Amino acid sequence: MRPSQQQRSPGDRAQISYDDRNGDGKVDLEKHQQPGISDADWELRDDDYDGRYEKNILYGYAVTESKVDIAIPAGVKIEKDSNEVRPR
Ligand SMILES: [Ca+2]
Ligand SMILES: [Ca+2]
Repeated sequence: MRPSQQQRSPGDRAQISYDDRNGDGKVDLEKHQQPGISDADWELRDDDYDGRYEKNILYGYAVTESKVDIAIPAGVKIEKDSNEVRPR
């Protein structure tokens, strides 16, 4: 174990969570949060639910929005289990 490695890569402590906002069972929001660092949160958003992220939003001193084109990873765990609570 090399302690210097931990110092050099703050990304190791990042918490990533995935959300399914429209309840279709596919991820459309990816949040990256750094515990203890308030100005380092950022999100990837798929606002038209086509399976690709098109927005990268950085929550720093100001909210910075930029355009991206990133495929949503398959098989990731969605935080809210909206499929399971949906009544039949
Ligand atoms: Ca979705
Ligand atoms: Ca999209």
